[in-house]
Amino acid sequence: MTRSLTIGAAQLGPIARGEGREAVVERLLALLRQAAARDCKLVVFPELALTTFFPRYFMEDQAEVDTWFEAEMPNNSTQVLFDEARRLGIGFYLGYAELCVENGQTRHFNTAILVDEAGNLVGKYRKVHLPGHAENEPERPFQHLEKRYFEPGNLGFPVFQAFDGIVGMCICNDRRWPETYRVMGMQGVELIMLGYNTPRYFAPAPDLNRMADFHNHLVLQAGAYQNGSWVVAVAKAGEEEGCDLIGESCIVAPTGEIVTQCQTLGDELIVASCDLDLCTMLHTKRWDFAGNREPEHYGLITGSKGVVSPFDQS
Ligand code: CDV
Repeated sequence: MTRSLTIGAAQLGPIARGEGREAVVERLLALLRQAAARDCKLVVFPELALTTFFPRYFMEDQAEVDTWFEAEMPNNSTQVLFDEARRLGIGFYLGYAELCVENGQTRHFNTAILVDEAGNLVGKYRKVHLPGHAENEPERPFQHLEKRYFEPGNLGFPVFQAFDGIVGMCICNDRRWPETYRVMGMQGVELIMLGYNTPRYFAPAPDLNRMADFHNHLVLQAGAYQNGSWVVAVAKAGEEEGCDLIGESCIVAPTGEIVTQCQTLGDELIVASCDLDLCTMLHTKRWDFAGNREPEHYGLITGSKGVVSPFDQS
């Protein structure tokens, strides 16, 4: 018997600045019900899926900033999503801005949670790689202030036994860093879920704008192939408050092939039947990861910022 898991990637179109959580949750519910009708057992929603991408706005008043965060999950606005998912027997990945108190300290994270078919919290991930800047840069057409509003995640890249497989999460910019996949790959990951909000225009390097879609798929496909894992990557897409966000949400097989991809920049569900046993085959027969990796011969040492070459040491 194969471990076949039917997964939905639930892309969202733009969310207006004034659109309330309840209205957004109605959109998530519509996608969830479509997923149920197509036999999905798991649905992946985007990064910061409950609001517009608020880091594009410069705010100095912390009370105003905190209005974009969720102090509890579920809460009054999202409880209905948890209830409906449990009723339908579907698990989900949901990205949101998390406000919490840890050891007496108030903290802000860009977070994703994974909930199973029975409505139990499987695990939480907090975004490690925060792009953008911390101060207002008025010359930009829009801001990207993730470094101002969030702290780097403090949970690492854990994997979880769920959905009959080994699953992990990351968020948006994490997907561009090989370490993200690698840390989960070394734990045998079979399914990596992620949401993203990727502006097509990146002010510091405008020459690269034309390759935004290509680079999105390049890193997803490479991460999947090199680690023998399914990757489900889900955008918030379209023109959101004057900012163009790329779409092309997709489900990538462990072979690196895109098996399905969104065709619009709006709310859209794509579905694939994902055979997790394909990962076992790649991890063992095809590549024999355990037998063929040679970490002691890589000639690298680990520094405080990750892996650095000994040739860089003075
Ligand atoms: N939300 C993101 O993390 N966006 C980044 C952009 C800023 C480059 C991304 O990697 O898509």
